[in-house]
Amino acid sequence: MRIERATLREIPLRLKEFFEISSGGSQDRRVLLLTLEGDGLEGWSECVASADPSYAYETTDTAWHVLTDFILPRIVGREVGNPVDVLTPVSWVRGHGMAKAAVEMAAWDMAARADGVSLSRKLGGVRDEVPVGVSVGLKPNDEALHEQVEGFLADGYARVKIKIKPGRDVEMLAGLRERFPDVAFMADANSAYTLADVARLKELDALDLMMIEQPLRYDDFLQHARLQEQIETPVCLDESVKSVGDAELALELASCRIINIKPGRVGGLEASRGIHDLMRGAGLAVWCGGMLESGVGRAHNVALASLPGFTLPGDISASSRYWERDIVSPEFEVSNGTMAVPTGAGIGVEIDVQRIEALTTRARTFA
Ligand code: OSB
Ligand code: MG
Repeated sequence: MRIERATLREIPLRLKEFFEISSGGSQDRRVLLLTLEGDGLEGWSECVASADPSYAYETTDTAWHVLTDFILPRIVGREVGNPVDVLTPVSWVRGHGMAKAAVEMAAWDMAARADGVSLSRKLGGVRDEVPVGVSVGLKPNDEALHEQVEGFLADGYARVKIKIKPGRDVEMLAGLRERFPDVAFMADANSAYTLADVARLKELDALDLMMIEQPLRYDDFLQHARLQEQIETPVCLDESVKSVGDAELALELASCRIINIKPGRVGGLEASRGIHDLMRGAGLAVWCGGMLESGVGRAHNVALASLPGFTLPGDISASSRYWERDIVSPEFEVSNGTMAVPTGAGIGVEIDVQRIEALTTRARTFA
């Protein structure tokens, strides 16, 4: 397929509710949407960079800069056999995996549409529905937390992830465990701890958590390995793993027993498959994380989560958990702890281009 045009747009989307994690918070998302066109086909993707560099060094503005000044001008006009090759002309660009992933993922959507198959099928997916959970932000008090968890359980999520930080951790989780004895809970610290907190983190072992996600520094492997030696709760890495090589390092050092794969964070869907294959080969579990995406990014995540090794519920929640109205139809829904994998060609959802155009605050097209 030939990439004839690329259009990058930014739209504001307001989350229904402020989402707070130990490293920051968000309510007004600045969503970057990329469209590749050629041979009468389109491919869509969403760049997962946040407005500020509190989760990763990339931001909406660095991604815009790197995409418009370096990447998009060099990939337009090229013939691409395999979506993996779309980034070949910019292999010299170091880092900026979220910006790169957006291009690779749009190329995958386009390639799946060219074959007339769903992205799930194109990637080797084996499930027509995927187990899904929900991620609950930091709440000012236990009452507010319990109320929200109760609501999400009523919505049917298969597991609930609780954001933690020093001061809102063991006692808070113990209270939840007491109130909801049988719920599948996990915790996500977004790097709020250090090895000096081992004793505190060890107290989590009594609470039957599925895992603790990214307890230590955002780029660390060694200290996570030292922590995992001392606690029983499985450690899951999120922020630290930005490539297949990082996953290899994590495996070699035994830094974790689980990896949260976000295609935008690891540089795209091919790298996501690579990490999936590596972990599966080692008999370890992976699951698909989220970055508060619109329906466009969510569609990619659902397709990825249909691969066989994604055995744990993902942070792939219903459109209505995030937005008054999503930019795709049908909106994503949850029932009985699962979400249906779209079967239409490519990402398999209809994109509300009219609304996107009406919302667009800036756009650049390369042809
Ligand atoms: O650490 O997984 C995280 C959202 C933004 C940035 C980082 C994280 C998250 C979430 C929400 O936990 C996942 C989602 O529902 O999209
Ligand atoms: Mg996380």
